[in-house]
Amino acid sequence: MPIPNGFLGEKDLNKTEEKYELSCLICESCGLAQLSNIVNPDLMFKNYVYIPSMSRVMMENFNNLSYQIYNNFNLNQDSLVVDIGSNDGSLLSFFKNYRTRVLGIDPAENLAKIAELKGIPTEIKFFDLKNAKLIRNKHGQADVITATNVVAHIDNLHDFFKGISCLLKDDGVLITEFPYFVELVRGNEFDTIYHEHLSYFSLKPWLKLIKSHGFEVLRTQKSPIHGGSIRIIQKKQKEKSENPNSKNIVNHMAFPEEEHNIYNRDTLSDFARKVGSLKIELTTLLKNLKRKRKKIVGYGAAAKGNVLTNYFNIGPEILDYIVDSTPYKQGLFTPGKHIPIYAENRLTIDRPDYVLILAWNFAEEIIKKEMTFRKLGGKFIIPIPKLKVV
Ligand code: DWN
Repeated sequence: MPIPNGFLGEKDLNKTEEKYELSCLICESCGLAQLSNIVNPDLMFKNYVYIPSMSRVMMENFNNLSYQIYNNFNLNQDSLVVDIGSNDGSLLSFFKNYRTRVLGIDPAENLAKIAELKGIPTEIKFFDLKNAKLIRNKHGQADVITATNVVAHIDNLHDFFKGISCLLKDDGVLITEFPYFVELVRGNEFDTIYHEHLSYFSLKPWLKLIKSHGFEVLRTQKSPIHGGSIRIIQKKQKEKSENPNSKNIVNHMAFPEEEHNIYNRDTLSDFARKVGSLKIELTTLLKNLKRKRKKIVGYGAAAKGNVLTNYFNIGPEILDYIVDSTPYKQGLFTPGKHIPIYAENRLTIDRPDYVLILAWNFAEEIIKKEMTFRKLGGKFIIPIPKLKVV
């Protein structure tokens, strides 16, 4: 499988394309689902084309998160909010509205420049203990550290947490948000398994990890974002023993992983079987439509879409092109299958018969946005969690 955001320019199409093993294992003692093979993060994150600001739903999620944090933790203009994996500064731009001090940390030089233009100072670094010390000396400790859709990308989680402990004030809070492994299995979301995501967390391994670094849970909440995520608010444990309130929260937390038995081999084999059935169902549908000379395109040049098209062997012989609102992806070709990517307005010009929504996690937002296409008789194919044509 090529790296999921390894989009190619026309001049690269004939060059050899690196492909890497993509196998997801599960630890039978702590329950952490994880990749067997680690691709060099410099290859994947130094120049990054994914930005969250292309989705209104995503930005609303960030707005809600910033509002919740600002009001629950009495921040003021002296407070420092640090966002790890700050990307183009989308989340921190909401904190700027509250006039708190903000700092982004992200290895992508191209995105840091955009964040700086928005007035979001950004340290262009991977986050680890060494860099946490440098950042602490330069900016001081943080009242709040956010890490949304980034903990899954971290190889050395222990060094990451040592960095958090160093950079976060003793009475500060760490807010993490990541796709929830239970939803991945239940929602057949196999295409969110890719080289950028080294870990697929459920509560059991997450709580074991944070406890081993002296953190305790303040609150957890589920979010529908990215196919079903979980937001966890945690803080440094003050006393040696866990705060009874936090213990109480954990004891009363629902552990859907146990309820849905996701560590059980049969559950995971059934998940793999369902992915196999989806491959047959979707490719049969698409081939039948092509036989009827229907024009089919993709919507959302998402990393997950590149996994699906490569794993299901869906190329330009099926999808004429993919439309995407991200300027950095337009004009490029998808990794592996080399499907061309155009701006969204191509839909109204070209008027294909079917749109395969590869960014299925935003299907509702996309369908609402493309009502004209629908009114003119166009149909949407949504592959996940269940294949449907609307
Ligand atoms: O963890 C990660 C998640 C959070 O985002 C990263 N490692 C990589 C990335 O994964 P992804 O590319 O699968 O994310 P999305 O947000 O599901 O990608 C959606 C794609 O669809 C983007 O390229 C933007 C595009 N889009 C669009 O063109 N028009 C999205 C919407 C909502 C639209 O209206």
